Amino acid sequence: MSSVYTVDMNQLKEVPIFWLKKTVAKVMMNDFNKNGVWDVEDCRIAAEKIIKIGNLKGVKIDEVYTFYCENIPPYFHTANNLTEWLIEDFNFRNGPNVRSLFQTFMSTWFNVLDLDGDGVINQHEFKVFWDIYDLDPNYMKYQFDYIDEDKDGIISCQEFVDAGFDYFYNTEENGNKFWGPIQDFHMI
Ligand SMILES: [Ca+2]
Ligand SMILES: [Ca+2]
Ligand SMILES: [Ca+2]
Repeated sequence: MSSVYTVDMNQLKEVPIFWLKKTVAKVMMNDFNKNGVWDVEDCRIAAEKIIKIGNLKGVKIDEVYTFYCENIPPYFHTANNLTEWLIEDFNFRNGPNVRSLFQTFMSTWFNVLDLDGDGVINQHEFKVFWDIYDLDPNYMKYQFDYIDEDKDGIISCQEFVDAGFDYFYNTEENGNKFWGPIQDFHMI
């Protein structure tokens, strides 16, 4: 039986293997409707989950929907399978202005996840993030400490942006488990 998480390696020869594996993990954790790609419906489901799990109210709800449901990259609408999605995501990184857009994306996301609005992400808020995506609980503390570069017990906006940038741009293997551990998937 073919899995929706099948990757055609022939079409991904240019893509470094560690980046490929961690990006498949990212897609799998975001693929709430289990169709093999991270799509617009998954973004809406993520918004609904954070509102419910974070017990959010009022303007915070609008902030969440705006963040999750607007300015979505085109391939979230168009990719038909995981291989297509990965090629688009890899190339998107180097598109014009994408670095600065991604910077804005990460800092806006930080503000969304800073549920009490005190300017930092604490362990409780990080657990909400981990729970939204149903990430492996064995790695939650590990990843919190990984992002918390200066080891002051809280995640600053800069630390969060740095970890997101590393995950999206860096192709060398390292310990960043932003979306939990690498997952098994099918290569052809
Ligand atoms: Ca999906
Ligand atoms: Ca906070
Ligand atoms: Ca810190």
